[in-house]
Amino acid sequence: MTSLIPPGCPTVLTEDDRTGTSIETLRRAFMDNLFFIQGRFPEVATKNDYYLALAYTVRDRLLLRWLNSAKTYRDQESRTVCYLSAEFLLGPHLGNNLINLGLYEAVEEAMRQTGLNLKELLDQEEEPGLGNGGLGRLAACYMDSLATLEIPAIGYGIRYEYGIFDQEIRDGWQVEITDKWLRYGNPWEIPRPELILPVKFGGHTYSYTDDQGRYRVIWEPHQVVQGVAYDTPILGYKVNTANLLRLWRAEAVESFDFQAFNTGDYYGAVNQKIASENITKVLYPNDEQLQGKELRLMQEYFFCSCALQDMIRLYKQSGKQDLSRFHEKFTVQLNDTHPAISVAELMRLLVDEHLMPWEQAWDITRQTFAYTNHTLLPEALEKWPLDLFGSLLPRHLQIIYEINRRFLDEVRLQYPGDNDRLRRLSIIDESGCRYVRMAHLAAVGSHAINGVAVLHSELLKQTVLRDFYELTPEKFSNKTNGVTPRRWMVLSNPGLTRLITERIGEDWVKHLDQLRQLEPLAADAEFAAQWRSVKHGNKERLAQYIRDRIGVTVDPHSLFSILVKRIHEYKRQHLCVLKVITLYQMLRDQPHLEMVPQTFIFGGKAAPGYYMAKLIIKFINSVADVINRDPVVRDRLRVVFLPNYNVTLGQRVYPAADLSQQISTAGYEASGTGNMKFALNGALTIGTLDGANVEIREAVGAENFFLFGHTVEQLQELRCNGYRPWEFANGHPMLKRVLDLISSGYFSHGDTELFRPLVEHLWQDDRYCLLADYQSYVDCYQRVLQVYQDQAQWAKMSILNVARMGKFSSDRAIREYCQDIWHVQPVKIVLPATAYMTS
Ligand code: GL4
Repeated sequence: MTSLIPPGCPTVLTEDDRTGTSIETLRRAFMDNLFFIQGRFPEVATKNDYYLALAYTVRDRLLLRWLNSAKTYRDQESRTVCYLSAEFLLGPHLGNNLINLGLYEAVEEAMRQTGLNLKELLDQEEEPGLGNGGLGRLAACYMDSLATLEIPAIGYGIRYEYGIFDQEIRDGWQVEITDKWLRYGNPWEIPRPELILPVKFGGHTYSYTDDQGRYRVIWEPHQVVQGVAYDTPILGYKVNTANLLRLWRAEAVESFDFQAFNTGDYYGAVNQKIASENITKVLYPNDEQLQGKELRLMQEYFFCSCALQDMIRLYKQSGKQDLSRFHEKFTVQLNDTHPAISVAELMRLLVDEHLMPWEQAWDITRQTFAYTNHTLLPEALEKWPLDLFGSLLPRHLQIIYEINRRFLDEVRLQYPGDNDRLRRLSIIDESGCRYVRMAHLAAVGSHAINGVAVLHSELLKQTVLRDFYELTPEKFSNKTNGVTPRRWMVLSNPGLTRLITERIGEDWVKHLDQLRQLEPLAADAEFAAQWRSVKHGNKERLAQYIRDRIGVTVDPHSLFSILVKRIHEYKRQHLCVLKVITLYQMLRDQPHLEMVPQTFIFGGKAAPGYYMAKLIIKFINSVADVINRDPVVRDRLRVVFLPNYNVTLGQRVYPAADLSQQISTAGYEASGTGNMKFALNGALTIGTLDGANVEIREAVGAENFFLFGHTVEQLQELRCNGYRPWEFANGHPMLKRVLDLISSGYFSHGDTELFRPLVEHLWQDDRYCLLADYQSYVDCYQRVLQVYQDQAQWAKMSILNVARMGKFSSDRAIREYCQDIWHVQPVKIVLPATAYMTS
């Protein structure tokens, strides 16, 4: 790949050739890869061959940067952030890497000269869906920002063989299809078959006193599997830093059951092998809903153990044997409680395997970890039954008991006699069937704890972690989420990127605050016209996609009102449907009513076992069916459910939105990040005071944000007084009509049973207070429609939204983590002057 000059190529190399970025070199490299890696010549090559040849061409250019990054970190013994996450929802690599390398245009041209269309090749990539939604996508944005800010970092996670399922819609219902994302190979990862680490499960422990008088515990497992590393380079934007994302795959230890083979238990041994490899087979498709399955705990422990063993290995590579400075080399962020078992695992590694005294090990452990909480939903808080936990991780249970004993002793000193508090703080939940509370383990074992938006961090201190806050308030802080402008603007919205860059230069891509320079342009009619024309182009492309994908025609001149995210009752997709039916009723009542034409676009996956969420999908599709077929409303109201919402689809949707729907019940959405992507792409928001909506509204100005709904405090009051949803329904004639219409079977071919659970739940319980917020939502929507009629005003508000979204870059979030929690500095990566890439 480097240095060898192929026949026919110029012997004098230009500066661009040093890093292999001239169009000529790119073209040559591409043809070489098609020939030598894919084994194809152009006449027989498929689109996928071309995609892979291009991917390898780009990967080579990443590797140059990656190897230099790794070498620099090693030489300088750089302090490193380790981001532990069960999910990394990366999205396709090729386009993003081209943007970050600054090679998008050059490669587009190289492909054009070869007779190919870059866009078509980009469409070939299977997206690695190794996450459920916001939490996994946040991890991916943070990896992008860490590299862009030149911070040495490693992401550790799981290489699921099957990621989040593909969603198909059949007869309006969600059907799940296995995500075989590795089917055609993955050119972005580098397997490290020589980098394998053992991970133990089950069995028992015994203790003894060694000849130096030390108390030692030996864990004799029932099963050992091995973790194999798969590395993916994560490149920063226009810097030479390429960090490491290291994902682990579980493999059977060949020799472990050798005896079973010899004694004839061939099938037993094969079963063991299958059981081992099952650990990383599939991502659990639940967002904010604990499944409590043993295999899930195995996944969590598996990747944490691999990650920590790997860190110790790296630490020792620099020649240091003694682990007393481990926390100076590494700082570890726990992305929610999924990796919380790391606290006990690091203790085990230090105490049992490296013979460190408990107190010292505990000191290091606590200085190493920090914990981010991502949800307050009780059904999402991880807890494991003691017997399940103990049978899988017997040594960790002992360690947790010991951590807990010492911790509660400290609490007892501070709060003598307060047994209730001890019970509430304990890592072990003693009520009923006993549990290990993972959030408590994470909180006790970390030096820093944060929520992901101001409101969420406050509620965290008042509710789920209240006692911990009272005990150690200094550990708590807020780190409001952010999104990377590279993927969520430069890559996905080239039109707007160009328009902005023409006016304010390109610095904003790395310093998003600079968007503020757009503020004066909000009053510039010519700029506003260009702004609207970019949005319209994006809407046309989405309309085309909708037509191709589901055969529904939508008018790009209509207001695109979009709600895309995981389906959950607290996110209240069905509240939006109630609103849609309200509009429908109005049009049916007055067929000649003048109304802004509107297109409602929904998208999102439901957890396969979440009945209500699946019913909501069916509900949306059923309502869409009736409305889209009704000639009375046809060109004024359209409803679309886009199947298989994922990162790739998000990239099409955000740039095309006029209105972003962020309508969760106040207090339930920890932050949201889709809300940021929409606003950054010029959509106005209709939303509640929930999660980061609060801060978005503050940033863009209350006058540029459509607010509705009860606040957290108001809901609390409502509930205290006994919330009676039926009173709201009976009190609003239109709302009652809408609910009755659904119950009558109007949207279900006369079937009065289909949506009964949904409607009855609203009437009787309405845990998420849809009915309480209905009126305010409908009224607010009227304001939206009014403003939309004044296109100049709408454009002005849209420009101001974008101009003031700087805070919501993941670069800002990562800077805050670096300063307040991780205490790490950037490290510049310089490519050696001798590096030449000629193909
Ligand atoms: C989530 C929150 O629900 C979401 O509001 C937040 O933006 C995201 C990232 O912090 O984390 N928590 C879980 S669990 N899944 C999420 O998407």
